[in-house]
Amino acid sequence: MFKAPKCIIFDLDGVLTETSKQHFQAWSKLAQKLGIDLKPEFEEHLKGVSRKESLERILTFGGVTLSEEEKEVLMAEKNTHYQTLIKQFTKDNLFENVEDLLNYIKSKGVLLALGSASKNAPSLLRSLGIKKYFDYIVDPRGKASKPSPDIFLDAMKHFKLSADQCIGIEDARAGVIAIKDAQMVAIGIGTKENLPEADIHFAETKQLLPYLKQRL
Ligand code: B16
Ligand code: MG
Repeated sequence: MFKAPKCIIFDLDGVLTETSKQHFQAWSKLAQKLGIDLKPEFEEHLKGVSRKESLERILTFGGVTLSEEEKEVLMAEKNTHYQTLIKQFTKDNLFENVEDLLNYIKSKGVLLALGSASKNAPSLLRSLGIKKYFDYIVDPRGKASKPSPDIFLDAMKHFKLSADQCIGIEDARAGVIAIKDAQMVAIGIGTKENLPEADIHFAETKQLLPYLKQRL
């Protein structure tokens, strides 16, 4: 199943750091304004999906219909709130071992790409102090939201590689489905129950380093 890859494509939220609480907090506040009460379980439905798709899911859940203009205003409002919530992020917000993991992968000459759905990813990587490790950051603008494979295929094409030379790492089911649709090996950060489509599972990102040390 595992063939040494030429490129590893990392998701950001839930794999390198945790921002889903902040996304959810910002969405919950916005939903309240619309009279929609989001239960904590809803957070899971928003993981890995784009800003637009997140709003659509909330509106569908609340039975609220809005114009495209109104949606744009709300998305901008949510994003401003989200950005204030992640303003204080530093290296300390990285999951355990992440910098060692990225260093190790680079030392083996494997290309590193970021395949996040977040338009805030470049600035967040800068705050986390790990932007320098990435050879390519996929720009999610204009690409279909995960579970579409667009984001992962973009990284593959950028490096002129084939799918069997790439591995994707994701924590969200939508992201794992996107990787599999791109015909790549998918490493899931989660359980077999949460991420049934992933080829390999780890409960936490920190387990990746010892695994890759045996194989790269
Ligand atoms: P933004 P990932 C995703 O990040 C988040 O999991 C998801 O909750 C969010 O809606 C999406 O990014 C878009 O984020 O509003 O910052 O563009 O898991 O793909 O790294
Ligand atoms: Mg994620």
